[in-house]
Amino acid sequence: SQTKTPSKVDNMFQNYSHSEIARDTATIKNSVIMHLTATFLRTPTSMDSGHAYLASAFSVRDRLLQRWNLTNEFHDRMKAKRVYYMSLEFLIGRTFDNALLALDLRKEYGQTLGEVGFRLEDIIDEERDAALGNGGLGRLAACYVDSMACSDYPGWGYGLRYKYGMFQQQILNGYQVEVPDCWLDSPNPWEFPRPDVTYPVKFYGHLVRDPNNDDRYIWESNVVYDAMAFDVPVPGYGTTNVGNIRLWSCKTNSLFDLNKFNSGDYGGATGGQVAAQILTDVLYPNDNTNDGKELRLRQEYLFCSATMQDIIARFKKTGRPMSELPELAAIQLNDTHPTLGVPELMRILLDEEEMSWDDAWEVTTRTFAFTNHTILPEAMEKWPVPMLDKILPRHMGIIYKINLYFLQAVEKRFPGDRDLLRRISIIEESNPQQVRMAFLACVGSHKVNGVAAIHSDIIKQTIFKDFVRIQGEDKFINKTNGVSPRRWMNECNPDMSDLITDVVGDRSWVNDLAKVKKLEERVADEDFRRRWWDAKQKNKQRLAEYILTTTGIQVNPNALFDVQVKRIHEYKRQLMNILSVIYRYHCLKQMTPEVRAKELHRVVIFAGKAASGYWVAKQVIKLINAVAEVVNADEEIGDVLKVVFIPDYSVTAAEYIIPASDISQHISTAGTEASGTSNMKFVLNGGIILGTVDGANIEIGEEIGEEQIFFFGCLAHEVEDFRHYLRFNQPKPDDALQTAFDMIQRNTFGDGAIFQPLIDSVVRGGDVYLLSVDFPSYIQAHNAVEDAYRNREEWITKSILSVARMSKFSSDRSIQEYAEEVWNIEPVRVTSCSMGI
Ligand code: B1H
Repeated sequence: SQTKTPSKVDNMFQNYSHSEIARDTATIKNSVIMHLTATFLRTPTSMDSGHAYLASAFSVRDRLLQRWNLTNEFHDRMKAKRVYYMSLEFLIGRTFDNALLALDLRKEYGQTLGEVGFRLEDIIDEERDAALGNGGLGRLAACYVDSMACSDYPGWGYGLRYKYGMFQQQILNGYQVEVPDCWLDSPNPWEFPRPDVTYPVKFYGHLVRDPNNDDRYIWESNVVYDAMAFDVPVPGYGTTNVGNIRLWSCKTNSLFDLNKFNSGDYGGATGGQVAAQILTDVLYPNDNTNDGKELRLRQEYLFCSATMQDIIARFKKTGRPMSELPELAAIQLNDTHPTLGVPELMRILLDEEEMSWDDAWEVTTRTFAFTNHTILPEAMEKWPVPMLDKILPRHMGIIYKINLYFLQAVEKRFPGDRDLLRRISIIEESNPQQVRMAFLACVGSHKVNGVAAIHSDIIKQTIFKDFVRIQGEDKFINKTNGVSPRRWMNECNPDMSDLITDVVGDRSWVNDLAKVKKLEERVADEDFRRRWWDAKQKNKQRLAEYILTTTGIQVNPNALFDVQVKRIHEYKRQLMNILSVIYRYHCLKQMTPEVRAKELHRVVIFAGKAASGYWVAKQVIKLINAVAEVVNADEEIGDVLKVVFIPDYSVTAAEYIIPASDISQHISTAGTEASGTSNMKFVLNGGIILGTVDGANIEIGEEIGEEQIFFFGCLAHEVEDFRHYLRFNQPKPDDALQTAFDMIQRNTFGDGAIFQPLIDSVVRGGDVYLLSVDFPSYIQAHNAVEDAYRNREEWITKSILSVARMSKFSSDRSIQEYAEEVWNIEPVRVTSCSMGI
């Protein structure tokens, strides 16, 4: 096709980029109606709220597109170094409200929608979550791309466009039932298909050696899939900069076999399409667990290959030699899931760019950095060598060679230490042999980081201990996680945000969270304290309505809201929580009605999904619902205790739940929760933590002061000794824990036998997560919380001081640290005038 002359393009672009986003409601209304009629074939009289949402969203998207183009053209021209955040998960949630706030168009769209008879809140509610992630790891990726956009860093996320995201959870008879998340069934305004950005990705096949070049192979295979790009814009708040998440989808067209079709083999003709589509069909619903399925390995490779090809294609447009890739690109591996990017870049540099091994390895290690998110053994990615060898023969060869050179260098420095070589080898000498992806990621990167101070220390003392000795202390650093103040305060908590804005003087704290410090000056201001309390009460009222519509349970917004919402996992100890609820129920039943009436009223709220194959976690959900059913129906108990399991926890559900908590629980066995990020969100929204000395709880305590947080339980360094003891000795449940077990076994909550495996995991299974050890201090901590909550004035003080001291936990701070210490990139402020044309 014909291209225009450069001068004409520049002229056009100049006019285009200088045109400011129209904010007048007449123009907005026109664009909404244009989409309503021309994109969706409706008229203002025949539109429902679904179409009102789509038409408004498409009209906002037009505005975003304009900035998206400007941003990327600008970064290209500036030859800015870019960071690429590679993640198999992006838990984005909704975008409409987020975009309206970022573009400062919320009022205008509210008014426009009002004129055609809709409330903005109802229209916002029409949007489905983009749930392309499991939990903290996926949401962190979304917050990080948000922060890059808001802080003007040239950064892109790369991921997969799953046709089915995180499954929807229904509760039937108390059990979790998984329903497919068909989020793409209705039009998705927040993605731009890019059929022109498509790369072939090879699998299987065989290798032919290049007779003239020892480092080079030709990889021949007829199993070739196409990965096609979809771009998801990420609006920066208060800046022209728009970030991008590029998601790959397996394209099927080229796999249609016309020969088979013509010969009448219709099934065979589309067989390839079906096989290809499966690759990006579904997100693996595991959090902190590695499934080890071959399909997942193929997903990972499709992702890595398309991403590396795209990054290199963009780099090549600069005309610079491949050796300079690290000057223009930094790639962050979000856990080990994208680690095949390392051998894939090596393959491209060796086989296609014909670089020498040493030069290619230098470029690769200077480009990649790696974040570890967990040390749970069941989460460690390992791939059987025979499987990798079959699917990716060239990569297996490259991994062997990476390992060989690495071990040779170690042998040179530590001669004769065979046990050291066995421990650090990328290939585990098991049967079959396995590739340890964490070691490959570590060896292939110039920096390795954990996600909270304690976690970064632990990985240096455990999985990477030998690597610290070999590769030096400086390579292993900490980057404490953070959360986006845009979504996790400004968007989800409008009343508290308005209060903060009043105190700060403007809304600039949204991009500069250090400014919330000013709240401390107002901690004694009576009027301010009242408004603070009222904002929380309003959020609790809003959650009470949400609970009523999602569960049918009526809760009293004046009760203490005690919340534990996160993936269901044994290490997160929802079981310990529900056992303490059972014990509380027992105590309440022992009281006279007069004494009971004086007890603090409490609503215990749970939410979270269990991985489909995680049986124990699913039993925990059943137990919570069984307890809820009995307690909530007990007329003697009434409002003194309510237990709620909110189904289908999601980013959007979190936006209702988090601002409404008085107390939230982060009670993992010490040393098991790498960081946690919801803990940060809860405190940022004025809630208080009841938690163990684990993950980011520790740093939150340091920042806000120990009076503002309720710690309990054993410490990380004590865990091994307790576990060792419990391997050889029966645990000794205290009276409270024993009482809870007894009540279950006496069928208080239906057939106790179905919960016996949960009890056995404590009393017979070695109590790996130390429930019996921590239970007494846990109950004590609950009592301390109760006493504190009864003193309302003290509670308000704690809440205000906490929020005022949370600035460290903005993801803007995390991203700035990565930018300076890992990626070596600088902000580039996009302005329409600075285009230089
Ligand atoms: C976290 C995972 C995870 N750590 C494997 N590891 C997965 C591991 O699909 N898989 O195979 C998926 C997810 N997720 C979480 O990361 C940590 O548990 C949290 O403590 C942490 O806050 C979060 C973000 O760093």
